[in-house]
Amino acid sequence: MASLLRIALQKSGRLSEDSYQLFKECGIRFDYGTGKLKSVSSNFPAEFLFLRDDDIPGYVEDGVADLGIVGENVAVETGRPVQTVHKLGFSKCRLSIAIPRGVDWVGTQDLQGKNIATSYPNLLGTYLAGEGVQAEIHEISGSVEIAPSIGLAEAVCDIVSSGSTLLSNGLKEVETIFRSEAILIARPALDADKQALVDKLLFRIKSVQAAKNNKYIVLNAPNDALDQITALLPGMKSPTVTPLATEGWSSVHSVLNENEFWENIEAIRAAGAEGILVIPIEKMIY
Ligand code: PRT
Ligand code: ZN
Repeated sequence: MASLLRIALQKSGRLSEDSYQLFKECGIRFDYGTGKLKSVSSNFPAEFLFLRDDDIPGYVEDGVADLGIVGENVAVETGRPVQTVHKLGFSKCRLSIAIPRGVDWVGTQDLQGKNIATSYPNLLGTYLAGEGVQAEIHEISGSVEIAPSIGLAEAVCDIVSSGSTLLSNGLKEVETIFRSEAILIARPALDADKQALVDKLLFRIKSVQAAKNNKYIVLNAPNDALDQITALLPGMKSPTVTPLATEGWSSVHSVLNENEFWENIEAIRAAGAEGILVIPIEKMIY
């Protein structure tokens, strides 16, 4: 029987929509959001399982699933021996220590002997041990941010994204102990057929990510500035340069990375480029 990759995704939560979107952009179709617990793709040898995120590393370790998408925070906290295959760039957040706004903070040593509420006892324990701080860790499974106001703890260690939850609970973020994003995890030692499917999937994911991180750029350049402008636009191999109908001008086509986009655009304009068009790329195959 042909191999079928089993992929565990969060059923409903902050990872769900982006995970589904990623597979969609990879051209992999499956039913999602219908309340079903699993769904077989109609055009890729994969079956999707919809689970609570905390259970995903365990299912991947046990081989119930071959792959899974979880937050790095959950993967590390559960401590399951799974492989991180690829970082996915969404659901970015941080695990931070926060204390009541009116309390002074000098440094991590201030936590010595204190009670800290968290859903991440392992990550917090490792951090405190590394800092040589002894504190009482109170593990609670939700609403960590209310712990100081109800007298349960003097500090919290919780996931922060915009910071507004801390703010509205009268807390201030004083130390970030872990940075997280969604990751693709895999069961170690997959058989050759499944590994080939993982490689195929990874190739598509990287193409989708590369496209998101780059823009297609078309511009008009005076011929005497071509050397300077093309040096700023190396593209995938080299830019395409074609003559314009107007004497002394060329059209330059290339690809520009999002990270250096604005700096390069300014330099390109300063070199004499005109009529610059910037176009999103759907897929980028190296
Ligand atoms: O039901 P299930 O167990 O599957 O889901 P869950 O409720 O445990 O997890 P979920 O869906 O809330 O989060 C899934 C993953 O998303 C987390 O493990 C993180 O990797 C990531 N993530 C990204 C976040 C946040 N951003 C986030 N802001 N997870 C939680 N939060 C919470 C945080 O706990 C706090 O209560 O949002 C609040 C803080 O947000 P800000 O924007 O106010 O700072
Ligand atoms: Zn969860």
